[in-house]
Order: sequence, then C-alpha cells, then structure tokens
Amino acid sequence: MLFSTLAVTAFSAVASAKTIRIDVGQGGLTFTPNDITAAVGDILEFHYHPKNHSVVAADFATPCKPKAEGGFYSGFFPTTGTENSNVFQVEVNNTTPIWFYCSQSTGNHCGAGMVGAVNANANKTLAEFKAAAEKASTNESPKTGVFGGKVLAASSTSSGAATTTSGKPAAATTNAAAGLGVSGMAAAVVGAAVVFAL
Ligand SMILES: *[C@@H]1O[C@H](CO)[C@@H](O)[C@H](O)[C@H]1NC(C)=O
Ligand SMILES: *[C@@H]1O[C@H](CO)[C@@H](O)[C@H](O)[C@H]1NC(C)=O
Ligand SMILES: *[C@@H]1O[C@H](CO)[C@@H](O)[C@H](O)[C@H]1NC(C)=O
Ligand SMILES: [Cu+2]
Repeated sequence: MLFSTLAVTAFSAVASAKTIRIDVGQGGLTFTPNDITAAVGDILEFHYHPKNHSVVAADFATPCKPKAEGGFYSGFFPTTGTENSNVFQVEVNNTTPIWFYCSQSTGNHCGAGMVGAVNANANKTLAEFKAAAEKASTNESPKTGVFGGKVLAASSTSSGAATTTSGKPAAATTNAAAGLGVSGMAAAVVGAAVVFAL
C-alpha cells in the first residue's frame, strides 16, 4: 500500500502516539487537513503559515465564537516567510466532535470558511459547520490568553518540517498515548495514511 511506507517512516520514531499535523493558512484561508479523524490520546499539532492566524475551539451551533465551556485557544501566530517556528498542540481527550476556527477578524477568516473539525459525524458534518460559519456575523477571539493546549518550538516536535536530529520521539508527543501498544501503532498508521492522503 502506498501510504504504509510513508506512515512507517513518519512514525517509526514514535512508538504509540499519533501526532496529527494540521497546517494553518497554507496557500489560503484553510486548515489542511480540515476534516480529521482522531483517537483519544492523539495530539493535534497546528503549524502556522503567513500571515496571522489563530485556532479557537467553537461549539457546533456557533462557529465563529469561542466554545462556551472548555475548548482551546492558540493565540495569534504572526508569521512571515514560511512556517512559524512555533506550533500549538492540543490533546484529544474523547471522541466527541471538536469544532475549530481561525479568529482573525481582519478579513474575517472564520466567515471565509477557515474552519475545521475532528471526529465530525453524519449528524454534525464539517460542511454544515462551514456553511454556518460563512453566515456568522462576527468573528471573536477569546478574551483570555492561550489556553487548552501548549505552544512549543516546531523543532522540538515530531511532525514538523524540522525534526529532531536524534530521531528520538519529541518530549511533547511521548505523553500522548503511552501504553497503547500494538493497537495504538495500528491507529497511528491509519492516521498517518489520512494525513498523507489529504
Ligand atoms: C495579529 O492579529 C491580531 C488579531 O487581529 C492582532 O491583534 C495582532 O496585532 C496581529 N499581529 C500582527 C503582528 O499583525
Ligand atoms: C445521529 O442521530 C441519531 C438520532 O438521534 C442517533 O441515533 C445516532 O446515534 C447519531 N449518530 C451519531 C454518529 O452520533
Ligand atoms: C484535553 O484535556 C487537556 C487537559 O485538561 C486540555 O488542556 C485540552 O484542551 C483538552 N482537549 C480538548 C480538545 O479540549
Ligand atoms: Cu486565519
């Protein structure tokens, strides 16, 4: 299978955790991928591109507003040139759908469809969330600082362009799904196929 080689290559350094790379604003007002399947313990790792994006969790019914309870906020990542040297990581704690958007109000990125989902399902689809976002009248950032995840140097993580020279798993990913064993590795391979297929 085409993707298995890629998957093994990408994840050989990580025994059981699955880190899902999501590019933010690469080539447009988009998340790539934007319709993600993740397992409990996986890490969503956002990589920021020019010019100035954020990631905020929302409720399904209110796409361009911070989630009423819980959620996460990366803060803004002003970026010039290529990719920001920092990433934002969020752990997936359950399989309940996660909805997110970019809260850049200059140019109304959320309203332009800059949204994404983790574990959307037939009842609540990314297409519906995106359609609702495109009708939203405002695009709000949380009033707080960064929460619900952590900002790390891209060079310290395993799924960035800049990987560790030692080939050891990055510290940030080793706590993701430690102990998942064989089934965790299988999930990682499936996940990698999704990442590389999109
Ligand atoms: C990034 O966007 C935010 C929100 O619009 C703004 O407050 C901040 O000043 C911007 N940063 C830069 C460097 O443009
Ligand atoms: C979708 O909604 C139906 C009816 O409420 C429910 O039975 C089903 O479990 C839901 N499916 C998912 C994937 O949540
Ligand atoms: C999962 O739990 C951690 C620790 O409480 C939290 O920081 C993170 O935001 C949660 N993930 C999501 C998707 O809410
Ligand atoms: Cu944006």
